[in-house]
Amino acid sequence: MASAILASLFHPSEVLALVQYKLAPKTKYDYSNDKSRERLYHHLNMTSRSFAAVIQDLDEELKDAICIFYLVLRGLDTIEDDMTLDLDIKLPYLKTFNEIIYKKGWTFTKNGPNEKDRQLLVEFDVVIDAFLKLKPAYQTIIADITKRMGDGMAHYATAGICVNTIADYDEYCHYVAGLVGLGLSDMFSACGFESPMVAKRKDLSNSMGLFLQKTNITRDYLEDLRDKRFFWPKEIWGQYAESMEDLVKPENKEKALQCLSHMVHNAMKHMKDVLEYLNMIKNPSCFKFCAIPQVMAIATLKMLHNNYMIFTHENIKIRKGETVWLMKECTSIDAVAAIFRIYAREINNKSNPLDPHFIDIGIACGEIEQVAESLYPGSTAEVARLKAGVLAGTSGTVLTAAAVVAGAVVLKNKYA
Ligand code: IN0
Repeated sequence: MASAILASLFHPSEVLALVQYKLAPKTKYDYSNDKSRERLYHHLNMTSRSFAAVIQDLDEELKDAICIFYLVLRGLDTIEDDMTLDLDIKLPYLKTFNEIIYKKGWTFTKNGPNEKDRQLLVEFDVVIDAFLKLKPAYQTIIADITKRMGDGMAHYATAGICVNTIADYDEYCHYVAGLVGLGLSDMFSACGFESPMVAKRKDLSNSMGLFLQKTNITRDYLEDLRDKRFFWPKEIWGQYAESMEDLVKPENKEKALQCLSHMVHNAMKHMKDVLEYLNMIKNPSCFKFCAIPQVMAIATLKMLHNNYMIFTHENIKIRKGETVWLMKECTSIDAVAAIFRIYAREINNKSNPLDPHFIDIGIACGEIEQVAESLYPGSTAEVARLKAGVLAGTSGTVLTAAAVVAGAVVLKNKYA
């Protein structure tokens, strides 16, 4: 906490958000009267940290279904991700995971010891028990998406995870993330919270996933390279280097940054769709659930843009204070459109005029600004409000805020 506040010291609205976050009750939800549900949510909290809270804030009708969907996909992903598993072992699991989720008692212990979510699969019977208790309509949606995703993953695992063209890149991201959007939209419409149109607009649901996944793939360059996974499409990196590994060489720094801005621009193309999708979502808990990962993605893109660190450091992340601030602020389409506008401007400001994508990125940023201004006119006032919050701090208020936090944390620890 102290280091998070220190990192946000020049962003007073983040300091405030961090304090509020820290002082909020930790155990908002109590599952102690239902042991199997307690285990289920234990696994959710183990796998996704901050996102677990967002899932738990969903309305009761959808909460378990989406929690289980999330854990099923996380399980599938843990099999896909594990480069210590031989292909002949991996492929059948990927292709039949949609049947496995109906098998009471099934667990999986073949993951390598370093796999992050290994324990989820070791105790996967917990997820299956909960899945079997879901309404059949939700079971069908989860199983259908799991089937299509598993087949897509098997296809790319066989190809030795080599993404050649930009069309392949879009297809791979469709399998691992776009389909998640389709499944969630089906659930939102099936439960009656949202209009049938949400499930119908598969193009927009797909873009929701693609924007998140492309941001992750761009950020994880070094980590994936270490594990010999190449998700950046050759059609892009091939314009700047002989091989993916060559991009990290110091003598190729300029080319590497150009390649990076190509990747950033490619991801930014989905932002208009994301706003259009979010504009359809009327249930407040569904809205937050959908909007939070998207605003985190644009904040991440801003951090990545023109940042050579992605070729030298693994695990670069946005500040905790920024995350908490974003989570707090994205409560309406106007606020989200305003956040997109603010970050698009910052991305544009980070561009290098000598970069070949300077103009393209400028146009993409301008489009966000235009779309938001005309379709979400309330976002203009939100931009002003958010900026006022961000800029409100003189060093005096920053220090006062920090002192208040320190005092509050001390008091809380004393009386907790
Ligand atoms: C998600 C998505 C997600 C949430 C809401 C709406 C969506 C619509 C379309 C596609 C995906 C949507 O959000 C999570 C966010 C997440 O897990 N954040 C992690 C960050 C991290 O680094 O792991 C956290 O700890 O906070 C997401 O990234 N994915 C996901 C998976 C399942 C479901 Cl049900 C929803 C993963 C992915 C690959 C991007 C789809």
